[in-house]
Amino acid sequence: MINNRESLKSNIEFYSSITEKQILKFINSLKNSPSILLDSMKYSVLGAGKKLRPSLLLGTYEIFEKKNIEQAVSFAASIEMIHTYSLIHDDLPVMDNDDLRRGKPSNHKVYGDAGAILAGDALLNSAFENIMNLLVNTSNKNVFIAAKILFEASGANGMIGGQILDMGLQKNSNDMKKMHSMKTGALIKASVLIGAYLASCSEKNIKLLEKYAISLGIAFQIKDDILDVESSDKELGKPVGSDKKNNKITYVTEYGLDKAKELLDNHIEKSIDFISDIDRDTSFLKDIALYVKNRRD
Ligand code: GRG
Repeated sequence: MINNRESLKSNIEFYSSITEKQILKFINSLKNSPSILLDSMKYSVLGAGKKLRPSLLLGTYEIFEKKNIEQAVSFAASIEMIHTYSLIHDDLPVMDNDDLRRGKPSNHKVYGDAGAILAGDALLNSAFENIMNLLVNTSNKNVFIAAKILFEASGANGMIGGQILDMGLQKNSNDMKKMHSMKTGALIKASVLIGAYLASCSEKNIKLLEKYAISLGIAFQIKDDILDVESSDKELGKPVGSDKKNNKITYVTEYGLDKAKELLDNHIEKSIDFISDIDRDTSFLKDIALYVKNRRD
């Protein structure tokens, strides 16, 4: 890793910082927008959040390419804006109705329901505009492929499709797995694949990375379900017990806490195994997998 970034923490801090700078630069470029909208967008997207998706994207990129990280940073900023819009909308009274997010009042508790809906919409559009700024200046096919991956993963076939399944349409564990692979898994997989395509990674390595990301996405969700019953509002930065309140089918309700923990371990191990066959230093992605397993928020 470059810039003396030896620990996982220092890498995540570095990736968070360059991603947030790009987001702020983009939001500040929206000169015609009412400041209340920009404030609402900044309130949710800056200064908090684990920045897992930008870290996966940029960490994957740097495994294969050390130069020209700027394009990858734009994608990291866009994926974080999309992720944040989804959290703002998910917290609304008509969805999960949660008052706490990233350790502070949810967006709608500060800006009202309409303000939160519009801040989410504006973050989604900003993500697209930010990528369009790259596309108009490149003929590199991999940048177009990366854009397609991002837009598909966040759309009806990915995160939004998963969210509607989560609104009372899941009846059993198969429905639950499909819902999670779309709602949570799609953006996690997209983060890794975008980093890989932008770094012109080989097809063989892309396949291994894809398998890593699918297992990691499942593990991330299992851990989320475990934290929802085992953590506290303070530690988690969002309300625990939200799944129970909303009568959600989760890995914990389906399998029980012990089995859910066993499944978490299995998926983390699997994810690490897949990338062991890559002929590069993949320690960052291995460390991220262990971080997902042990995270407290
Ligand atoms: C509203 C279209 C739309 C989609 C919402 C992601 C999502 C879809 C809803 C969030 C609900 C939820 C708790 C999902 C479980 C997994 C998840 C995505 C948790 C939040 O991601 P983190 O932990 O959040 O990476 P931070 O705040 O650290 O970025």
